[in-house]
Amino acid sequence: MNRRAFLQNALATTAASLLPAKWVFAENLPVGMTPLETSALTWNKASDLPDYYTVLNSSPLNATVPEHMLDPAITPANVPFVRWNGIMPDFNSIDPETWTFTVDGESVITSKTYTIAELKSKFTHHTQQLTLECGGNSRKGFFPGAKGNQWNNSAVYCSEWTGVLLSDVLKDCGIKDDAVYTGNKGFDTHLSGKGEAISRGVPIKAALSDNALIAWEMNGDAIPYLHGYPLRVVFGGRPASVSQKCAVGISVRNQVHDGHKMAAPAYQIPKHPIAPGEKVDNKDFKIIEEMIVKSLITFPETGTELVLGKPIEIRGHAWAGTREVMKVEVSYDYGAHWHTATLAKPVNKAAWQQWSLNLTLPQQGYYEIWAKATDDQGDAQPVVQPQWNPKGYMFNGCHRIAVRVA
Ligand SMILES: Nc1nc2c(c(=O)[nH]1)N[C@H]1C(S)=C(S)[C@@H](COP(=O)(O)O)O[C@H]1N2
Ligand SMILES: [Mo]
Repeated sequence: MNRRAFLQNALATTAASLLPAKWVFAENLPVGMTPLETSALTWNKASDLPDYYTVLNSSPLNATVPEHMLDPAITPANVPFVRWNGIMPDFNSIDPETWTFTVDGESVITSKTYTIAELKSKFTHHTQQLTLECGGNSRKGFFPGAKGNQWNNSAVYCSEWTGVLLSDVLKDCGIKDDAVYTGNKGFDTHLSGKGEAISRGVPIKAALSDNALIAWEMNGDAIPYLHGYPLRVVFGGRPASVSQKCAVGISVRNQVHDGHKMAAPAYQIPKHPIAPGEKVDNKDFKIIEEMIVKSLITFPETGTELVLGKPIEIRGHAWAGTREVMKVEVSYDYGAHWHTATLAKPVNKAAWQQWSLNLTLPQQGYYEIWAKATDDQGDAQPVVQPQWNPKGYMFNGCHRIAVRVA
C-alpha cells in the first residue's frame, strides 16, 4: 500500500469511530492530504464534495460523478450521486442513540417505535448489495430535453447495506389484510421550510420482499451523512426515491400513499405511449414502481487513447430492477455487430452484475463502444432512447463511450 492509500485507510477507519464528531486534526495533515477524500462519512454540503463531483444544484443538493468512477463492484462511500429534495437535516446534531423508527398507519395492528439499538438486538441482521437508481438517472439523454436535474448515467450505485429486513419489523407490528402501500418518513424539510421534503412509498408486496432493509450501515461503516445517516430504508431495484434517507418511520397505508411527491407527475410516467414532447394530463400518469434493464460502461474512461493491437478489457455493470440480467452485448461499430460479454450472476437479488469483454480494436482511429443488457423477461435496452416522458424518467438507452486507437 502506498503512503497515501495507507493514510486514507487509517483516516477512513478513524472517521467511522469518530462519527458524528468533526475532523479535529485536518490542519495538521501534510499539504495535499486534506481529509476531504476520506471523510465521505461526514460530508454535509456542496463544498465538501471532491472535485470529481459535478454539482447540478446546491439547493437542494444534487451532485454526480463521471461514469468511470463507478467501476468497483461495490460502490465506495466517496462516489455515489447525491440527491436531496429539500433542506438536509443538521447531521452534526443527529444522535444515533436517541434516533427512533416508528411503524404506524391505518393498516398496522400495533404501532411500535424502535431505537436503532432495539432494531439491532431484536431482529436478524442482513447484508446485501442493493442497486439504487434515481428515476431520473440519465435524464440528460432525452430528446427533446426534459426539465429537472440533468443527470448523466451515474445517478445509480450499488453499495453494501447492513440492517434488518423491513418485513421482519412489519411482522413484529402486525399488518392488517387491507394494507396496500407504505408511506416512508424522513427527517428533512421541504425547501419552503415547512412540511416534508419527500415521502414516497412502495406496494406492500415490495415492503415484504427480501430486498427491503432498514439499514444502519453502508459498506461496513456508518451510513454517510449525505446518504441517509443514521438509518435508511433501502429498497433494491426500485426507484431510489423510495429509499428514504434519515428514515424516522414507515406508515402502513390502506391506500396508495399520498405523501409529498407521490402525486403525478412526480416520479410518474404516462400510462400510454406518447410522442416526444407531447403534453399529458396528470390523470394519465402512473407510478414508477420498479426500475428497468440498463448497463454502464465503467472501464475504460470515455476519451481514453488505446494502443493498436493491444487487447483492452471493457467492463461495467448491468441491472434490471428486481429482475436479473441475462446478457450483455458490446458493439464498437454503432450496433452493426454485437459481441457477447462475460456476465456474473448477482451476489443477491437487486444487486448489479459485473460484465467484461476483451476487445482488440481492428485498426487505428475513432470508435464508440456501446453496451446493451437484456433481462430475464427478454427486455433489452433501446439503442437510441426509450419512451419519452414529460419528466424524463427511466432513460435506459445504451451507454456509449468514445475511444481512439493511436
Ligand atoms: N430523506 C430523504 N430521502 C431521500 C430523498 C430526499 O430528498 N430525502 N431523495 C430520494 C431520491 S429522489 C433519491 S434518487 C435517493 C438518492 O440517494 P443518494 O443521495 O444516496 O444517492 O434518495 C431518496 N431518499
Ligand atoms: Mo430520485
